[in-house]
Amino acid sequence: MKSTSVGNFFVSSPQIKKTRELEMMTKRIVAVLFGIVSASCMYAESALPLIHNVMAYESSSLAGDWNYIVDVQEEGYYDYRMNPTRWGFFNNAKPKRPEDLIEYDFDKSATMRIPSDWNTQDERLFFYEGTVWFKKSFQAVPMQDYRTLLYFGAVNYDCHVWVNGKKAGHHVGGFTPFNFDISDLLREGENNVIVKVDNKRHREDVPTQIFDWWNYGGITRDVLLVKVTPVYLEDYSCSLTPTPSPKGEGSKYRTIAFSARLNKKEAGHKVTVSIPELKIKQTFITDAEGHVQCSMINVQSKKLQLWSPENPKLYQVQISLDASTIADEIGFRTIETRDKQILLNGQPVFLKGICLHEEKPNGGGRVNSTEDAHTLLTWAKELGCNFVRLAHYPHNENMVREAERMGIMVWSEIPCYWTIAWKNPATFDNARQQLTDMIRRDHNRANIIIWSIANETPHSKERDTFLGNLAKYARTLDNTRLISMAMEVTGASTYVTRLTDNMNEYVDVVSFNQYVGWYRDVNDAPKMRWEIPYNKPVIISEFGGGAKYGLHGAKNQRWTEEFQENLYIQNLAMLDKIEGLAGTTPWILKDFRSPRRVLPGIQDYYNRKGLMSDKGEKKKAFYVLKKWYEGK
Ligand code: GCB
Repeated sequence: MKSTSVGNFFVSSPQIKKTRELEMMTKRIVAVLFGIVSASCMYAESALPLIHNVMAYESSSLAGDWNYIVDVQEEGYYDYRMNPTRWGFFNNAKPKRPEDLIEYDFDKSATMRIPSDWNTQDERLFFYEGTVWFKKSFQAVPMQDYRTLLYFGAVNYDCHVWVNGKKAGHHVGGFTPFNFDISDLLREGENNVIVKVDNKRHREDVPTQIFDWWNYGGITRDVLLVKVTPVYLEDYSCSLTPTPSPKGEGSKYRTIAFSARLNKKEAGHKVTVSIPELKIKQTFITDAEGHVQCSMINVQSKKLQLWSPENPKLYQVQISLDASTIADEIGFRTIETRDKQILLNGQPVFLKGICLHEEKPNGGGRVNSTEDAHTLLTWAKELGCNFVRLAHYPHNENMVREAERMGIMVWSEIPCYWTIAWKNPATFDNARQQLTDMIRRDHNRANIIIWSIANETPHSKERDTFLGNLAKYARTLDNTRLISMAMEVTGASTYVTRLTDNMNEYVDVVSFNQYVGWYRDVNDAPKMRWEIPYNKPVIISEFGGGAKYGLHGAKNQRWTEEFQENLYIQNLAMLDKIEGLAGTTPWILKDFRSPRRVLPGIQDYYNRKGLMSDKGEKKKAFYVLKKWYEGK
């Protein structure tokens, strides 16, 4: 990520106070301030459409120490009749006279590192689900001809944001990014951003009230002040069109489809895409909608290296809008299905995968850095994986980008998990927004091959309507990838397991979770028969069982490494008999925190189905799966 040059943009106050030169510079720049502040004082309650590839813009990070106040009864937001109060904490008020009564003070409150989850930062908050307020001060040095977006990588779950006491916006959903234009709320010199974060669970939320992972609260991903021109590239897409027929002229060329959208509906802007290594440079003019409609760029097939796990080739791509340019690294590949096969770049591929939660490699807590992503993905590669299922919500962008660089394909999912409030229109809108932002953030990542819209949802008409509409909608946003969801199996008789799910008609890949050996007897594995009556590729999106690292015993003794090892041996033999199996993502790379897993001495609030302990120690079953993948 680019760091801003101090002085021409925003930096947090401790830094700017350091040098006299900076102060001088600040004064000079402030001199131009007054001509530029827009007269408009409107501020959006809801977020603007997400800016794509935020990492390419000049930005200033607000990472660091933020003051926080734990607010169990939301005193800072409601009065004693539970009506929103205008005296709320967002005012960051200070007593002006000796007799003034103000019962909070951010500056005297403790600090916490952001980004992070509060559960692992303050031991009093380990189990806490409720409201915490955060405050950060920073210096603003506004500039001519630019706007400022306040960007959050993710905040779990519900958050309200104020800048200098004025509302910047509200956002719901714990794993997707969002941004507000705060230009009109800024002032020269010291500014503050105050965020009220609430991670209480509700039945109508996405995810719903119960789920099998830790409900880490807080500002869990990067917070950035992003410098943009008033008209900027809100989104663009650059991807390879499907494989040409092997015969004829067509095969000498491949086609890259390019499209773009501005944040404003303005015609006549010049958008240039260039890929120097491929000698591509083309300019397009936006239409009245501010769009560059999908345009085709031909490139000689022999010059184009395709992205694959063996050769995760990324091209430097520059996209210019009028006089400003941003850079991206883009890989080109195709992903399709043919009957029961998945084809990467036209060739059948077996997805050797593993599921992952977004937790630190060493112990619990949310993960956000590239280094931690690298560690987790290196373990996946050691296991022999070419694929990861990022369960059960969109993971941070560093994770996806690092996987792309390392040649690891990705399944990315929204948290429509278990029993969502299918009949509630607001729940649908929420899920749809999370799907939109997941796709908006990552649709130029070559390694993402599957968008997953759900996990283990109970069959019903309402659920089919809800998820069917989500699947159709996902295709309107992105028709270059496969759609799937982790389904549940239904038994036809004791040893015949059938997969019948109406959602079959909406997905490209039929995926299901099964737990023979854990939630049913492992000795059933050799007797099982699978009926999957669809001519589509099949992924077993979960199987596995728990073991405590270092606990040894007989193979029928639950929680021992030997039990888990045997479970894997039996399951893998069973999987080999499934017709059309195109891949698997066993549950899960490493142990992860879950409030559902309370058995003392064994679970201690960890789901122990990891092939590695929560600290990354390998269990015996790791080697069983590794060996199986070596043979695939
Ligand atoms: C599942 C869920 C996953 C759970 C897992 C388990 O089917 O999809 O989120 O953690 O089972 O351990 O039971």
